[in-house]
Amino acid sequence: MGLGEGIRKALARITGATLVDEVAVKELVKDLQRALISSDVNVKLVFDITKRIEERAISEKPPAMLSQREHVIQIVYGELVKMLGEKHEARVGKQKVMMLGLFGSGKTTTISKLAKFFQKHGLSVGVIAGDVHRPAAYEQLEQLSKIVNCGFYGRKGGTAVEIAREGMQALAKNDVIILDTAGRSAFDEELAKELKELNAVFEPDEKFLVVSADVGQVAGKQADEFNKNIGVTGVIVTKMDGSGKGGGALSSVHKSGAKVAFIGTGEKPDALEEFDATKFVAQLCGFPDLAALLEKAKEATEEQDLSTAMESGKLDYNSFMAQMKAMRKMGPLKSILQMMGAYDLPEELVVKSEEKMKKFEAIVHSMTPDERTTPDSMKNAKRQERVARGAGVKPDEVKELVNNFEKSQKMMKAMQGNRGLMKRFNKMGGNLGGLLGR
Ligand SMILES: Nc1nc2c(ncn2[C@@H]2O[C@H](COP(=O)(O)OP(=O)(O)OP(=O)(O)O)[C@@H](O)[C@H]2O)c(=O)[nH]1
Ligand SMILES: [Mg+2]
Repeated sequence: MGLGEGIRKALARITGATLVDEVAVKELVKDLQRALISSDVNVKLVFDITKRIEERAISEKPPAMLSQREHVIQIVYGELVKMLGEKHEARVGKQKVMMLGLFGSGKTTTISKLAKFFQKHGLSVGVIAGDVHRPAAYEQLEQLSKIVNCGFYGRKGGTAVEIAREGMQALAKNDVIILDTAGRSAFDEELAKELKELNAVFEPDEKFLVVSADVGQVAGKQADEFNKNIGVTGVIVTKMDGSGKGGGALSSVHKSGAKVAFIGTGEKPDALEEFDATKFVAQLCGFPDLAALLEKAKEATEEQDLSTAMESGKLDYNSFMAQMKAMRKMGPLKSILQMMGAYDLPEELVVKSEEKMKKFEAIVHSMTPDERTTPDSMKNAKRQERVARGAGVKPDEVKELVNNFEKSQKMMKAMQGNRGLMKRFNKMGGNLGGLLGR
């Protein structure tokens, strides 16, 4: 289970609880601890933050605008952001950038990503192959420079310091010059010496330490070592896409006092994101753009009065059609419902292609008004065939709609058993919107 999934499940405890009391908060906290620890966040840190969440959730009174439930979510959200640090603004402008990091952390790959990032901001970029130890390092960087179409300097033979000096001259016309350096399996005297010399000659404005999320909380130790010896202006955490230890890597870097500037989320040159803890946590919690999402959800529910059908549990083909249309409009409604604890949403209910919707609509139109309001009648195969002919679709497609309908009916009954999930949904739609905007 990834960190995001773990956190979402923990939050679902609160959003799905009938009563937000001490017991519910304690369960939420336990789930959070599990999620954070399995993401390799330092155990002490985990206990500190979850203790604070528990204390605040139990003792603090929610502000007038927020319900107890929303208040707890907001506390969790805020504490997670604090754990990961503030946003780091990348410097955009003429500059020299030096890459630091151990073997295989992703330095060379990240150079191509940074080159692209700066190019997008209208800056020209040149890169220098300063790793003279690894045999194929030169070719790797040269090839990447061709892919992202940036300047390149490198040669076989010579020391890193010589190459850095020559590269600065050869690439002087570029706004941004990025220097690749050799990695080591661990931080040692030799590496420190080489990097210090390069630092003195190249005089970088930005020293980016590249760490892999795989190392989890060891990332903080690396940040500390490199920072003490060479100075680090920002940390880039790579492989956030494939590692389950991203939480440990990010939180430990923040704790070391260094700042996470970017995260790498894939092997391709565009898989780089500026790190913004607020956005990152919003994504982890499962609502990348909660405010906008809820606004949309609200509009859609108002228009279609989805909630009435949901709450009464009475579903017929008229309300079913209205619902499907509303859901289509909302799109990522699934994530909101999941956040509220509705995990087993039938896929059929969630998103339909435009084409499918048109067919379903035609099918419903071909039903008689009686059939629409007494949905059980549509289980009859003869009727299904007749409706299919009328709608110009295959009988299987009518059967599919009938199946979807029945699944939705079941889900709605389950929701009722869940003490009016839709009521909460509406309430959240009404005032959760302000949560992220503060
Ligand atoms: N999935 C994923 N893979 C990455 C990411 N960043 C780098 N990699 C992969 O990690 C491996 C090592 O990357 P390099 O850029 O060669 O690492 P390095 O730090 O230059 O390594 P050395 O030069 O040996 O010190 C490559 O296979 C990259 O494709 C990332 O964000 N996500
Ligand atoms: Mg390399």
